[in-house]
Amino acid sequence: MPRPLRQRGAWSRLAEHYQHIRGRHLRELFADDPDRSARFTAQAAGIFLDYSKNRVTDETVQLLIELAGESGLRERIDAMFAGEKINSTEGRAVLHVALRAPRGERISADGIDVVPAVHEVLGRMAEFADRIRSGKWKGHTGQSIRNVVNIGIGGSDLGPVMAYEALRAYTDRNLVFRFVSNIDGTDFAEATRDLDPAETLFIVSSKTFTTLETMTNASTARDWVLESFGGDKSAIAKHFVAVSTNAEAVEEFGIDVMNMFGFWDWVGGRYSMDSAIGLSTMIAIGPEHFREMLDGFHAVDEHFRTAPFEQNLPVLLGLLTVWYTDFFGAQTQAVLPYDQYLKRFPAYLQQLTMESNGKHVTITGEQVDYATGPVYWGEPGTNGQHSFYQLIHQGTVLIPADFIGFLHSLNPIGPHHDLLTANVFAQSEALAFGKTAEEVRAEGTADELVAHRVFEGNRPSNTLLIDRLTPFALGTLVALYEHSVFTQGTIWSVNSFDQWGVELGKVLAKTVAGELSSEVEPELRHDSSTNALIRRYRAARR
Ligand code: G6Q
Repeated sequence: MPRPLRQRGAWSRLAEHYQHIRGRHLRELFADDPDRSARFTAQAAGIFLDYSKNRVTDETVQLLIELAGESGLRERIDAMFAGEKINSTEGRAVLHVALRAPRGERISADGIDVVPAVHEVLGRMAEFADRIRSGKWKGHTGQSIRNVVNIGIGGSDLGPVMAYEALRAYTDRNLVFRFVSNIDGTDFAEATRDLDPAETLFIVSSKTFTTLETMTNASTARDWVLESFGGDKSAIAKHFVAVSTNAEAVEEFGIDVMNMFGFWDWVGGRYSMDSAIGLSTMIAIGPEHFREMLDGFHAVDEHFRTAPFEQNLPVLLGLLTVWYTDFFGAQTQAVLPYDQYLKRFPAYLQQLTMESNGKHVTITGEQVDYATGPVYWGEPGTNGQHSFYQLIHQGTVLIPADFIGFLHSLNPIGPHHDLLTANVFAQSEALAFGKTAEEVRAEGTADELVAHRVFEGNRPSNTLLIDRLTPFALGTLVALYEHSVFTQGTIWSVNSFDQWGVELGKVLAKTVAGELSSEVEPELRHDSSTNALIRRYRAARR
């Protein structure tokens, strides 16, 4: 076990070093070090990272790497890949890396090599996906499937939606994909209003098969299908499949377990998009492209596992986040993909990062005395530039940003891509170097406006450049952030793999739901505010 964070030698050295760095401007750091932009770069698995526009020197990076060493990062990476139960509060191994291990590789949980089982499920998924895509799978009335609706929430929704949007260019455009997650009936109603049940397949995606939102939406979907087929229950087998670890509940719902795709308790919800939870993705892009996506994940897994920390992309990104969170007091991290297909990527990352590292106690249960996981947020460029970038440029809080750009567009139309990419480079340049009062004056700005038009600069950012948004590239990008989260969680000594905060929500709403719908006036035992809100709602609905 590493020492508590504040007692690690590198932490104290970083705290002291921060006092020298905090007053230094990126303008100076670049002027004093002409080699900087070449040195502060790293690349792997097709991702090029320029981290030179960060408020760091060689010494900072060295100290952060020492901190990683003292925090036991190497040992913890090895423990994860060895299938040790590093998710100690749930007594589970953490093996999403096994989901993308090539056939023949060995990764064990409880002494059993899990890779063959992973490939067995992938094989069944591929066979099923091909039957849907080729039109061979027929619905109750003999029609082929044209609409696929994934019902799931959280980890059983965000990955599938994000991947579908990100890889839309690779999807079968004859198929319609919808995603229902919210318990708000509007979500289901709008997703299905123009669909024909005879051509619609529902994938009920739920690791536990008990989640209130998903089970409610699934049973609404079952009613919707049954109503259209005069209540004939034999229709269920043709229009529903399940992705779950809970065979009993799947069967009880009425789905044939032959039509169930399993995964394992060592796959956390937010790490599950390349398990059977990715079934909708595989149907959309086809098994070959899905395989390429897994290869992308695997390439970064191998890089993370073997590359020295100095060149290790996820380690560097994770350490920079720790640097800003704990020493500069940054509370948020912006992720700004300059690709419209990545419009759901920030939302996906919010769950990955914030559910993983939004923790206030260490893995052994002590209250932390330092900041942990920052708020991740973002929007695709250039849209954000016309709204919230103002605050990043001229506001009073420090927001480190990740710019994600591509060398080639999947839709190369006229000048669009050069203009898009020009914005990536111009924004990070402006954030880093700003514009001084002298420069503003030299532009002929009236004296009273000079202060308003000054950009302090010294706003840090990373630039990630990737060739083009392929399935492989998407895999690399997601794995990059997964392992960055792992790195951060290791430094902070938190368990990045449990989510008790989510569990609480699952339990709480059940009590209130009973009270809202109860025929007899319920005896309310909440606080006075909650009691009054419940009474007001009941009164309005009487
Ligand atoms: C993810 C979380 C959470 C989970 C959902 C759905 O890491 O545990 O977002 O994925 O609550 O859970 P089920 O898949 O069990 O329905």
